[in-house]
Amino acid sequence: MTEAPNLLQLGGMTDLMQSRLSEAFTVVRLADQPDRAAFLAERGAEFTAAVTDGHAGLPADVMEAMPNLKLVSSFGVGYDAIDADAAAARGIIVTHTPDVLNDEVADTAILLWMAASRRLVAADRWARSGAWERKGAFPLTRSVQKRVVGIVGFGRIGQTIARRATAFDPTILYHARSDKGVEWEFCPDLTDMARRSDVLMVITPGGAGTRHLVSEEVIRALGPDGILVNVARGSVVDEAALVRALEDGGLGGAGLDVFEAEPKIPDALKAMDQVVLAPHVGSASVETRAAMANLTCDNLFRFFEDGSVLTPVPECRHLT
Ligand code: 8YV
Repeated sequence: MTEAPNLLQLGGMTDLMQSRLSEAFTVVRLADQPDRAAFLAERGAEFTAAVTDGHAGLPADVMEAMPNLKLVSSFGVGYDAIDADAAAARGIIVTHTPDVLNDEVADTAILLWMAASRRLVAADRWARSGAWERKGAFPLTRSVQKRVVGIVGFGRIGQTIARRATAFDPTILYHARSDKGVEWEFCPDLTDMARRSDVLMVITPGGAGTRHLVSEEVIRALGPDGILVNVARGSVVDEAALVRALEDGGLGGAGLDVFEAEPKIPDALKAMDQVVLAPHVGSASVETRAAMANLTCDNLFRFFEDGSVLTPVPECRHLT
């Protein structure tokens, strides 16, 4: 690289990304621009690359205002906040960070399942508040052993969850668009799978195609003893229906890492003892975020070196 190309930054950046990228690029933060529309109109053409994350994505007006955009490197595996088909149609390559977070997100799913089943957070409150001394033993909880585990979405992370779950002697079912030809049972009908499951683990990509896939019918099929775990996107679950089912006992409990209007969480959920909440931290360990940050940077570096990238999203593979 002879001179530092401009890089438009949408969303946050880790310190590691900041230091690696600022050595090679002139990084301009969109969030720092007082008049975003005026900035894009005036300077949009100066950028051939953008760096973003799963939350900020790439809004349509930003993509349109960048006629010379060639690469969008996103920090995260989910890219539902980027219109990858529109990008591909313009010859823009979108990259993401698959694989490096499979284990972490799968761990988070298992953690939320165990915490919801064994009511860990409510038990912690019981211990801290002195309720143990005042009221005696904490109520019995439900075991995670020998359960029917239904996994919604059976890509890389879904299959990692299945392998992790085998430690608890479960029956594993999965729902996906197609039969993966694996050792576990494929369930083409999600409501039917929910009816058979003790826990439903949601790990399918977000976006219009999966919006409210976990509907009121699916939630109620899971039933009064069932537990819903969502480490995918809030949009995949009908959150209002989830709140209703938890309130009236139609669903037993939930472990939720993602929500429909992040960072807002419905107050009703916050008040429930049978729910364990996390602020979208599925991949948020020091080690995994470093691996994601490096892959996000490596995609950019590679592109500016020889025009190729390491991990394009499927819609853009033909461009590389
Ligand atoms: C991150 C995620 O929170 O990878 C994803 O799709 O949801 C998370 O790992 C996010 O992308 C970081 O902004």
